Amino acid sequence: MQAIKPNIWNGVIREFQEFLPKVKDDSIVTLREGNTPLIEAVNMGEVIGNELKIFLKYEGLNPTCSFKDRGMTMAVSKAKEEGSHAIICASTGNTAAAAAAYAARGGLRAYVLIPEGKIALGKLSQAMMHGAAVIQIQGNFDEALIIVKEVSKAYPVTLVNSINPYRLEGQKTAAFEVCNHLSFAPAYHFLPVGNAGNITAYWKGYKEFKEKGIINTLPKMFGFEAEGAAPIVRGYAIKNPETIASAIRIGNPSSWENAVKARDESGGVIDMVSDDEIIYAYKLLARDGIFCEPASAASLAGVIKMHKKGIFKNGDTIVCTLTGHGLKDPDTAIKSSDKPITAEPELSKVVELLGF
Ligand code: AN7
Repeated sequence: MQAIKPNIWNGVIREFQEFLPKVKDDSIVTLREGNTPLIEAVNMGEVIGNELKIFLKYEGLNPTCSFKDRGMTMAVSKAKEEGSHAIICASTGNTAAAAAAYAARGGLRAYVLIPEGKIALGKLSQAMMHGAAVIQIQGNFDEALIIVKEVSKAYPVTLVNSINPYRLEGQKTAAFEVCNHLSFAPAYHFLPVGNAGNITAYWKGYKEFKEKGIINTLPKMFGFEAEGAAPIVRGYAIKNPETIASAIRIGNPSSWENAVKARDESGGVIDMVSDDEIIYAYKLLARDGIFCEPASAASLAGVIKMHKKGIFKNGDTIVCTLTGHGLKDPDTAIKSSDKPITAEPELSKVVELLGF
């Protein structure tokens, strides 16, 4: 008989404890987030050629189906350790979903402020199901963020937006996983940019692995905003940001300066992609078997845009972070696809429709 080979993943705090702020073991709130697959793109040759090695860090496979779980396990564990009974955030949806789930898990109350009518259905359903107090603001994310910052200053509730430093500490573990998977750092790392926390966190993670001698080189960091919500690219805050990629519909990012630093220190780029380019990449990924939400596809849209500019060399390894799962936003998926055909329950009718 073959022996069982244990393969247990303990969540990012326990797996990467030597790289993270200490947390008392009985305060750790985890859903065993992290350890997401790095999947090579195989059906994109027609668009990008076959000379590049494109790897997709599929963060949609975290417990609440986005990368936010990595930072939320840290922020909520620390809040619990510090004796806090409640957390609050503003969110375009995924932070709210993660906050709600981790608060539920840790026995804390969660308050989430979201822009009314502007968050994807899956995310709203998560926040509601996990029992968060959901407040829909008749305004945008940026306005909601100003309010939660004030509330957390005046009342006994911990802010878990990425201004909370523990969030980015947790999120940097994705960069560690990429290096551990490849055994080296990629030449390029592409990701969507909204509030700019994730690009900041990845860059921190890569630099820490280099300082410890675990990797020898650093990637160039390439961040992509949506054209209608591109404050960093344009150089000024956007009052009324608009994009189909509701997760990154953000006009005044908290980590603006750190994103610019990540870009400049790495020799990278922060650029923008249109909604059409985002949807094109979103469908291309789906045709490679990988379903991400629209904002996530901004990373691949960025690769396509840069490929057209001819910046890559043959054999370059490129990692794209796919930040959230496609099921988060079923409305956009259905709108982007051909309608199903309706048929009577009769063999001949179905065969006719199948076109055999
Ligand atoms: C799928 O949930 O800001 O640049 O409030 O959900 O680190 O902000 C979400 C952001 C990319 C941008 N992709 O990351 C929120 C929120 C997805 C996201 C981003 C978000 P940051």
